[in-house]
Amino acid sequence: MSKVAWKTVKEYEDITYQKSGDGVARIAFNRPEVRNAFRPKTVGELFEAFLDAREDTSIGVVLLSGEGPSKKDGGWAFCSGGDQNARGHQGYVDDDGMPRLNILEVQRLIRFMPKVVIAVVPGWAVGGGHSLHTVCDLTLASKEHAIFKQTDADVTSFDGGYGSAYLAKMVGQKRAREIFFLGRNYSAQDAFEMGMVNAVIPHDELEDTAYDWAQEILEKSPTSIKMLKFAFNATDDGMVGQQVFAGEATRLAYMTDEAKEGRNAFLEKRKPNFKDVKWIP
Ligand code: S0N
Repeated sequence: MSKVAWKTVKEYEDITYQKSGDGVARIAFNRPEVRNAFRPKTVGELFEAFLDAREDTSIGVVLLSGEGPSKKDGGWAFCSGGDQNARGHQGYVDDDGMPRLNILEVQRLIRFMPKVVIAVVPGWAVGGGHSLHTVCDLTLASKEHAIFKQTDADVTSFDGGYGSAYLAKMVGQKRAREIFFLGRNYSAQDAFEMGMVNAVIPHDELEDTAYDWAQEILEKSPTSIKMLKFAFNATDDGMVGQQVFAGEATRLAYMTDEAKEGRNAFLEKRKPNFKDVKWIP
């Protein structure tokens, strides 16, 4: 039983979406019978929930988890990647018959949202599910049930972006290639020792611990956390990373008297007077 009185934000079919009321959002896959595999509907719901969490100024940390256990066999999962039943010749086929690859849009939302996203891994993190934990800012894993595994090369898919290249930055090239080329199972402890998990937590304490980590983060300066996240990202995100970081720097510049003078001068149709602004070294 969770110590948090989570409140449901909206009822979905494939995910649960809750808020704590004190700064934390919790989004969880809710298809435990297929190890929380995602189909296009799941991804659409995920995108909507993440967007809501991003826009909600009271939210500073988002937990991404998987509901469970499976009623069929008691198995736990974070996410087992793309639902192979929904996979057509050109992507994962939606109810409207359109083949989609939109999980990458969710990855980008996680990556670029100015809030901390914690992967809370209660069981299997496999394929596209492994990639999702990789792209999250932090990962907490169940000591007893978490298993990390990359099956992309078994089912002819390949996450050539954050799922692999960014993973290699995290665990090193040799380890990342091993994870993808051999597709072995790794325990929470293995994953911790490799550097892709922040902490291994007894299963019964996992969710509450994730909430506690979120509360610790929420005590920090939101501007610092946001700028640090974008600074960590920038070195791997090329011009887009620079753009995101610089956008936030522009926002900080807008808050200065200097910026007010620039705006006011334009609106008053006069030359700006920046003479009083100090060239601070
Ligand atoms: C997760 C595994 C290892 C669990 O094994 P376990 O515990 O033995 O359970 P099972 O009996 O195998 O599974 C229980 C039931 O769940 C079903 N199921 C499990 N995973 C899936 C799945 N991914 N899709 C559909 N069904 C799934 C099982 O069939 C079983 O059902 P029943 O009881 O009816 O038999 C093991 O299950 C496993 O290996 N699963 C498959 C993992 C996998 O290969 N996932 C896909 C990997 N690829 C991706 O995720 C695509 C990535 C991606 O999305 C992407 C990447 C880059 C660019 C674009 C994209 C994009 O497509 O958007």
